[in-house]
Amino acid sequence: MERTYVMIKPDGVQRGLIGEIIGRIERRGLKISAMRMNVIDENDAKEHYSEHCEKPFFGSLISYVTSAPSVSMIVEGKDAIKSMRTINGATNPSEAMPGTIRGDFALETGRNVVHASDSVESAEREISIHFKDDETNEYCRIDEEWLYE
Ligand code: YYY
Ligand code: MG
Repeated sequence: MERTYVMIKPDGVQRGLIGEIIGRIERRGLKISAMRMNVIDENDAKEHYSEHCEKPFFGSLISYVTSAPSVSMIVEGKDAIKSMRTINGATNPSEAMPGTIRGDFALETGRNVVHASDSVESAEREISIHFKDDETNEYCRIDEEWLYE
Protein backbone atom coordinates (compact mmCIF):
# COMPACT_ATOMS: atom_id res chain seq x y z
CA MET A 1 0.00 0.00 0.00
CA GLU A 2 1.08 3.54 -0.74
CA ARG A 3 0.93 6.50 1.62
CA THR A 4 0.72 10.21 1.00
CA TYR A 5 0.74 13.48 2.92
CA VAL A 6 -2.46 15.53 2.79
CA MET A 7 -3.04 19.00 4.20
CA ILE A 8 -6.33 20.84 4.65
CA LYS A 9 -4.88 24.32 4.26
CA PRO A 10 -5.90 27.23 6.53
CA ASP A 11 -8.67 28.39 4.14
CA GLY A 12 -10.22 24.90 4.26
CA VAL A 13 -10.25 25.01 8.07
CA GLN A 14 -11.58 28.59 8.24
CA ARG A 15 -14.32 27.80 5.72
CA GLY A 16 -15.60 24.83 7.70
CA LEU A 17 -14.57 22.23 5.14
CA ILE A 18 -12.66 19.80 7.39
CA GLY A 19 -15.54 17.32 7.65
CA GLU A 20 -16.40 17.57 3.96
CA ILE A 21 -12.80 16.88 2.92
CA ILE A 22 -12.18 14.07 5.40
CA GLY A 23 -15.54 12.56 4.40
CA ARG A 24 -14.47 12.39 0.76
CA ILE A 25 -11.18 10.70 1.70
CA GLU A 26 -12.89 8.17 3.98
CA ARG A 27 -15.73 7.37 1.56
CA ARG A 28 -13.23 6.69 -1.21
CA GLY A 29 -11.88 3.92 1.01
CA LEU A 30 -8.56 5.57 1.81
CA LYS A 31 -7.31 5.12 5.37
CA ILE A 32 -6.21 8.00 7.57
CA SER A 33 -3.30 6.71 9.64
CA ALA A 34 -2.21 9.99 11.27
CA MET A 35 -3.92 13.33 11.75
CA ARG A 36 -3.17 16.61 13.54
CA MET A 37 -4.33 20.22 13.58
CA ASN A 38 -1.69 22.89 14.11
CA VAL A 39 -0.29 26.14 12.79
CA ILE A 40 2.58 24.98 10.60
CA ASP A 41 5.98 26.32 11.63
CA GLU A 42 7.49 28.71 9.06
CA ASN A 43 10.66 26.64 8.64
CA ASP A 44 8.60 23.47 8.10
CA ALA A 45 6.48 25.29 5.51
CA LYS A 46 9.61 26.47 3.68
CA GLU A 47 11.01 22.94 3.74
CA HIS A 48 7.70 21.49 2.58
CA TYR A 49 7.55 23.87 -0.41
CA SER A 50 11.33 24.02 -1.03
CA GLU A 51 10.89 23.06 -4.72
CA HIS A 52 9.10 26.42 -5.18
CA CYS A 53 11.62 28.61 -3.29
CA GLU A 54 12.61 30.58 -6.41
CA LYS A 55 9.04 31.15 -7.60
CA PRO A 56 7.41 34.60 -7.34
CA PHE A 57 4.54 33.19 -5.28
CA PHE A 58 6.81 31.53 -2.66
CA GLY A 59 6.55 34.31 -0.04
CA SER A 60 2.77 34.58 -0.21
CA LEU A 61 2.42 30.78 -0.25
CA ILE A 62 4.45 30.47 2.97
CA SER A 63 2.49 33.23 4.74
CA TYR A 64 -0.81 31.66 3.62
CA VAL A 65 -0.07 28.13 4.86
CA THR A 66 1.36 29.38 8.17
CA SER A 67 -1.33 32.03 8.78
CA ALA A 68 -3.77 29.88 10.79
CA PRO A 69 -4.34 26.24 11.77
CA SER A 70 -4.30 23.56 9.11
CA VAL A 71 -4.98 19.83 9.28
CA SER A 72 -2.20 17.40 8.41
CA MET A 73 -2.86 13.76 7.56
CA ILE A 74 -1.14 10.63 6.37
CA VAL A 75 -3.49 8.89 3.96
CA GLU A 76 -2.93 5.27 2.93
CA GLY A 77 -4.31 2.90 0.34
CA LYS A 78 -3.87 1.50 -3.15
CA ASP A 79 -2.45 4.25 -5.39
CA ALA A 80 -3.05 6.73 -2.55
CA ILE A 81 -0.82 9.40 -4.14
CA LYS A 82 -2.62 9.47 -7.49
CA SER A 83 -6.06 9.01 -5.94
CA MET A 84 -5.59 11.93 -3.55
CA ARG A 85 -4.34 14.23 -6.35
CA THR A 86 -7.46 13.26 -8.35
CA ILE A 87 -9.75 13.91 -5.36
CA ASN A 88 -8.10 17.35 -4.90
CA GLY A 89 -8.34 18.36 -8.59
CA ALA A 90 -6.13 20.68 -10.65
CA THR A 91 -3.84 23.14 -8.83
CA ASN A 92 -5.68 26.06 -10.43
CA PRO A 93 -9.29 25.74 -9.25
CA SER A 94 -10.59 27.34 -12.43
CA GLU A 95 -9.25 24.28 -14.27
CA ALA A 96 -10.40 21.77 -11.62
CA MET A 97 -13.28 19.48 -12.55
CA PRO A 98 -16.56 19.66 -10.64
CA GLY A 99 -16.61 16.79 -8.16
CA THR A 100 -13.06 17.50 -7.07
CA ILE A 101 -12.37 19.42 -3.84
CA ARG A 102 -10.80 22.37 -5.67
CA GLY A 103 -13.44 22.23 -8.43
CA ASP A 104 -16.23 22.35 -5.86
CA PHE A 105 -14.86 24.69 -3.19
CA ALA A 106 -12.17 27.02 -4.57
CA LEU A 107 -11.67 29.83 -7.09
CA GLU A 108 -7.99 30.84 -6.88
CA THR A 109 -4.68 28.94 -7.04
CA GLY A 110 -3.43 30.82 -3.98
CA ARG A 111 -6.44 29.64 -1.92
CA ASN A 112 -6.88 26.12 -3.21
CA VAL A 113 -7.90 24.48 0.10
CA VAL A 114 -5.88 21.26 -0.01
CA HIS A 115 -2.45 19.77 -0.61
CA ALA A 116 -1.42 16.22 -1.53
CA SER A 117 2.04 14.86 -2.34
CA ASP A 118 2.88 14.31 -6.01
CA SER A 119 5.22 11.27 -5.87
CA VAL A 120 6.46 8.52 -3.56
CA GLU A 121 9.63 10.56 -2.89
CA SER A 122 7.73 13.77 -2.04
CA ALA A 123 5.24 11.82 0.08
CA GLU A 124 7.98 10.31 2.26
CA ARG A 125 9.81 13.65 2.43
CA GLU A 126 6.67 15.58 3.40
CA ILE A 127 5.53 12.96 5.93
CA SER A 128 8.92 13.21 7.65
CA ILE A 129 8.59 17.02 7.87
CA HIS A 130 5.13 16.94 9.45
CA PHE A 131 5.04 13.71 11.49
CA LYS A 132 7.26 11.77 13.84
CA ASP A 133 7.42 7.98 13.36
CA ASP A 134 5.44 7.32 16.55
CA GLU A 135 2.53 9.51 15.38
CA THR A 136 1.34 7.00 12.79
CA ASN A 137 -1.26 4.36 13.56
CA GLU A 138 -1.28 0.88 12.12
CA TYR A 139 -4.76 -0.58 11.91
CA CYS A 140 -7.11 -2.29 9.47
CA ARG A 141 -10.33 -0.66 8.40
CA ILE A 142 -13.22 -3.07 8.77
CA ASP A 143 -14.24 -2.55 5.11
CA GLU A 144 -10.83 -3.42 3.66
CA GLU A 145 -11.88 -6.91 2.58
CA TRP A 146 -14.61 -5.30 0.43
CA LEU A 147 -12.40 -2.53 -0.93
CA TYR A 148 -9.65 -4.77 -2.26
CA GLU A 149 -9.96 -7.96 -4.31
O1 YYY B 1 0.96 20.31 -5.90
P1 YYY B 1 -0.03 21.42 -6.08
O2 YYY B 1 -0.49 22.04 -4.79
O3 YYY B 1 -1.22 21.02 -6.92
O4 YYY B 1 0.68 22.57 -6.95
P2 YYY B 1 2.20 23.07 -7.03
O5 YYY B 1 2.47 23.42 -8.43
O6 YYY B 1 3.12 22.10 -6.36
O7 YYY B 1 2.17 24.44 -6.21
C1 YYY B 1 2.10 24.41 -4.80
C2 YYY B 1 1.16 25.48 -4.33
O8 YYY B 1 1.69 26.76 -4.64
C3 YYY B 1 -0.22 25.46 -4.97
O9 YYY B 1 -1.10 24.54 -4.37
C4 YYY B 1 -0.65 26.88 -4.78
C5 YYY B 1 0.64 27.67 -4.88
N1 YYY B 1 0.81 28.28 -6.21
C6 YYY B 1 0.50 29.61 -6.39
O10 YYY B 1 0.11 30.27 -5.41
N2 YYY B 1 0.62 30.19 -7.63
C7 YYY B 1 1.05 29.48 -8.67
N3 YYY B 1 1.17 30.06 -9.87
C8 YYY B 1 1.38 28.11 -8.52
C9 YYY B 1 1.23 27.54 -7.28
MG1 MG C 1 2.97 20.27 -5.42
